[in-house]
Amino acid sequence: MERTKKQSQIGGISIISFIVIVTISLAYYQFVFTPAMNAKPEVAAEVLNPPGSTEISIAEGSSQPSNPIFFTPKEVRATLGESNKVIWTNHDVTAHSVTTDDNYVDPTNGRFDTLSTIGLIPPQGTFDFTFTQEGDYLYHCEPHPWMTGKVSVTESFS
Ligand SMILES: [Cu+2]
Repeated sequence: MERTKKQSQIGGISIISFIVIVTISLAYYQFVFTPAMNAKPEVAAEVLNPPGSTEISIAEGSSQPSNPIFFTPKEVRATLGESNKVIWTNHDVTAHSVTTDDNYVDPTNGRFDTLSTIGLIPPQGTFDFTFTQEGDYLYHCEPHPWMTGKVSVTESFS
């Protein structure tokens, strides 16, 4: 009689312990582990929202391979925290894309590609992309692959 009671008490305690352990594990997973996994990298405010920008024009006639210029300037430099927001303005009568050559995905702002956000940039339309890491970013226009350009983003040393 005594023995049976003791056994069922032990059984009760281990079930409670099991439930407590599972609850703690789930809580850890949901409130600590998952948010840490999903957290975006910490980026300085002036990098997320720089005071200046870098302007690139899409030249009229760019849909013709014989055009003398396409993305203008073809290569630009931008500085983190100063001018790392790059703005393309389409001065052509044809729609164009700005598409990464090498599948670049910014950790904060996603894939460097109009086609994964706004699609093609319409005539007179603009597209902006804020690079949050230094690097050289090669890109092209998907419908007109002869249109190529490069954005070089460097750290600020001021
Ligand atoms: Cu194009």
